[in-house]
Amino acid sequence: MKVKITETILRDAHQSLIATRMRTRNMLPVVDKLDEIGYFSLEMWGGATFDSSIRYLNEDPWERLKELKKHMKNTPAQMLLRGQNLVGYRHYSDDVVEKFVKKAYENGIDIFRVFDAVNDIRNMEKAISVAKKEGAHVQGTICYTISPVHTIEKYVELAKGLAELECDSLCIKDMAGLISPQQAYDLVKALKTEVNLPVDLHCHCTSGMAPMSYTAACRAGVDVLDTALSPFAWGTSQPPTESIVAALAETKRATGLDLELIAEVAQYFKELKEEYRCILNPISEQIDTNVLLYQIPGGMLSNLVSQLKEQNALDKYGEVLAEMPRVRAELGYPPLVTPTSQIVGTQAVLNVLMGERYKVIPKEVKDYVRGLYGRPPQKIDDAIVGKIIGNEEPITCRPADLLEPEYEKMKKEAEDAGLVKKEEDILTYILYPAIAPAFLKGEAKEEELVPISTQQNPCASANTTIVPTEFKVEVDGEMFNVKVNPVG
Ligand code: 3PY
Ligand code: ZN
Repeated sequence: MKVKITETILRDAHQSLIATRMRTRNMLPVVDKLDEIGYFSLEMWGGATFDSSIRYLNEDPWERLKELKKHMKNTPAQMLLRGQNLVGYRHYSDDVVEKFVKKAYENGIDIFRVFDAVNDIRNMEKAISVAKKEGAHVQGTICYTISPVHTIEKYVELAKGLAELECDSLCIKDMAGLISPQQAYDLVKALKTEVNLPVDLHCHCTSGMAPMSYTAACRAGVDVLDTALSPFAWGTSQPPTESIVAALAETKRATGLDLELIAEVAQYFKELKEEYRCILNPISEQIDTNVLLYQIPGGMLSNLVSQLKEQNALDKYGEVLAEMPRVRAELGYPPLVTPTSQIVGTQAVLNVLMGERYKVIPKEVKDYVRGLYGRPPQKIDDAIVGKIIGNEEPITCRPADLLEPEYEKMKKEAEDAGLVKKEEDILTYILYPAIAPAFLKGEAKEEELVPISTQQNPCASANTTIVPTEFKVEVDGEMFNVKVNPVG
């Protein structure tokens, strides 16, 4: 049976390599052609799209969705949704989740890939049930990671839970590119045998194993593979569409897609890549098997370097790398993906730079230990809990059950501030209250792309200014910024 392909060029590929900076105007000329190829879906929204669009591009993400959708007559539009975090970095109340998912559907999203950073299904159920009710295809997602508590049995158990919530398909989300061919084979086989749903494998090439893992997954019966057109493939992005299509062509799992047509579209992105070369991060383009040891996805690595440079502490790079898995283990082995990657990354950086572990603890880390991001994969040791939140008792209920409805209150705030021209603006404000006002008032500016040839210090700029989010921590009265990239 044919393997189907989800093309990520319009979302994850550029999120992974150029920090989600591709402009809608650069996508529009090629969407009709992309739509002709016959992909299973085109991932084109969600993840960091929202943050980057309003923070750096002066673009309305809702308009992007509507504009692209007009050209997508044949191909389902897919988005990545961070469960109860939607496309932000904290949990939103259920009424906001409901409004957001409905609006995303109404504006054109056909397939919702829903994940939760700690694989806590309670953080996914609201978004899944609303999307299902609207009539969308829902892809329930397993965040893949490696740890003593992440076993095939556990993944299958989660998949069964997602099937009970009536998900239409499953996704194995290997955001750090960790899955080996054998693991891919075993996991796909187990899911195909024990859960009656199509399986999509989503890998990043970070460790270099992804194309091999894709062929192993094909042998195990995977239904869909995620790929990116070659100019924005490899490194911390997906395997190249052309290569995967070509490699499978002579097998029983041939995709049936037309390589010539694909090559034509790839050529467009090859030329476009030159415009973005100035922000293409060299670290994101590299293959690095060290990710298997310290589990830090490439997008995070590049920011770690720029962060340490800013603090004049690049000599601490090795120490921070070693600290990362220590903190992750102490926090119960969360998979590293937005927002847990920020939570673990921030704490590890602080532990090293402060010269004492857990001397400074950001609010997000405390909230994580309080259980406000969900149940950690492994129970956190009492001693660590005590160190981080003292005598407080972590919650055990579904985190969003503790959140008061917030839509109406925030709506009034946005309206009173004169920010609302359409209903979607209310959601933009709720998701990004700090940066949305300037954007919605038309006061935001598009970040400039400075060609390398005119940059005074191209090497330095390649490692800076591509950071979609930061945590601010107060240390001895001074604000300390810790920057970590959302990863695909
Ligand atoms: C995001 O949430 O932005 C991701 O791409 C996670 O993998
Ligand atoms: Zn991804």
